[in-house]
This record gives sequence, structure tokens and C-alpha cells, in this order.
Amino acid sequence: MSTERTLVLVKPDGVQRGLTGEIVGRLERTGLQIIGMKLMMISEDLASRHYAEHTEKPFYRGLVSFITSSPVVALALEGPSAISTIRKVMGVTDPADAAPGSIRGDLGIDMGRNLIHGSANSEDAAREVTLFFDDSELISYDRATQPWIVE
Ligand code: DAT
Ligand code: MG
Repeated sequence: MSTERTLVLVKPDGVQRGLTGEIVGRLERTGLQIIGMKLMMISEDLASRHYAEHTEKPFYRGLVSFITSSPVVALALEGPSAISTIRKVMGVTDPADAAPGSIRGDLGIDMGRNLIHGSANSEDAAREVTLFFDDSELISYDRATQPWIVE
């Protein structure tokens, strides 16, 4: 298990529905460490860079329109296997197929309102953390609980 960083967005639907605390709580309870967190609006420019891989998809316009429509909460999380751990806690893309116990499975019912973004792989994670956070916004700090989380 290598230490990784990953980017999470609580999407506009999560913030509007008052589920930010519920979602961030689930992320924290994994044991991963929050090293960056902020409420922000995503600009068209940031949205197009973040979702560059989807430019040609039929749902692209709706996706950009949705993600720029209202504030998101952006988080950078760090820890062992952070990327796959967050993807597991999120559930698969379509909430209708996402497992019970996952954020999307428990809290969502529609693909276009799936509550959370999490980096898909190490290349995306490195790119996305840099896209959303300046170095000065990421904080490394010791936790007294660390030995109770990682052997
Ligand atoms: P994920 O967010 O699970 O990484 P993705 O990167 O394939 O999924 O797609 C990005 C977002 O685009 C996804 O969270 C919701 C939306 N999306 C994906 N596929 C879609 C589809 N077939 N129809 C509508 N929206 C879709
Ligand atoms: Mg993705």
C-alpha cells in the first residue's frame, strides 16, 4: 500500500441537499487524512480542464452546466491506497447500480446527480489535485490517531 493523494468534489447536488457533512464524514471515517478542503465555484475554464476526457461525450454539456451551476466542496485526501479507497466508498458512476453502503448507492438515484467526484487513477489524481489546490492550500500535519489507523 503506497501513500497516495486524491481529489474529491462534493458536487453541487450534494452541497444543495445539505449532504456535505454526511459525505465528508464518510470520507473521514475511512481513516484517510484531509489535507485540503474548500467551498468554491467551478469556472467554465476549470470545468473544461477537469472534464477534458469527456469533451466528445453526449452528456458533456450537461455535465459542465451542472458542475458550474452552484458551489462544490473540493477536498484533497491522503493515505494508503487513497484513490481506490475513495472510489470504493463512492460507489459506481450510476447511483441506480451503486452498492448499498456506498455514497452514491445510499444517497442518489440518478446518473446526472451522483453527488461526488473522485479521481479515477494516479495520473488523474496528480493532475486534478494540482488543478484544484495551490501547494500553499495543502497542509501536511501529524495526527495523534495515526498509529490506530495504519499499523
Ligand atoms: P465517474 O464520476 O464515476 O468517474 P465518469 O468519469 O465516467 O464517471 O463520468 C464523469 C461524470 O459524467 C459522471 O460522474 C456522471 C456523468 N456521466 C458519465 N456517464 C454518463 C452518461 N452515460 N450519461 C449521463 N451522465 C454521465
Ligand atoms: Mg471519472
